Amino acid sequence: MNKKIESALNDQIKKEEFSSRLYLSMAIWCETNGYPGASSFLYKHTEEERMHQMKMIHYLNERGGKSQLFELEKPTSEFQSLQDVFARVLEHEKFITGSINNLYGLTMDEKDYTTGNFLQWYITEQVEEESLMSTILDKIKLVGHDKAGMFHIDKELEAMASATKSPSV
Ligand code: OFO
Repeated sequence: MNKKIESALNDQIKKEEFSSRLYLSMAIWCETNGYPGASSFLYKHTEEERMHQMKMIHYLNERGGKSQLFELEKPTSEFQSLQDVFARVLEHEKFITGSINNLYGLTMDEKDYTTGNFLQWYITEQVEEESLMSTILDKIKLVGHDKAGMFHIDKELEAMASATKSPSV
């Protein structure tokens, strides 16, 4: 395994682990601030990020590299509102998209087409995640401070969480 690629994959593994912890922190905030549906949705998303991390760990190890774990910074735990939570989710997903794209660019530069091919799954996943989070954020913005509307959105998020199967690697 090309050392530059190995190091970049390890950096991405760290980011996926951080994503999982960030969404866990958000799920906890939602659960303790009266948004049980949003909390279920984010707990589920925490598992998905863990799956993203595990998938990359297995790939790197199977290709002759070695996955590394790093210290992680503490994710923020204070949020202003549900809108603030999902605005930050979307912002974070955009950051991850940029990171995956850079990683893909590196695999092309280094002519590691196998890893580039592996990353295609993540590229598609990022398109879906950004679109999903952006839709949720738009709905929350539309509802504004209307309590009934917010209750409805929370129920919708609960339904989305129940409809999503637990991810497996
Ligand atoms: Fe949310 O996609 Fe991985 O980080």
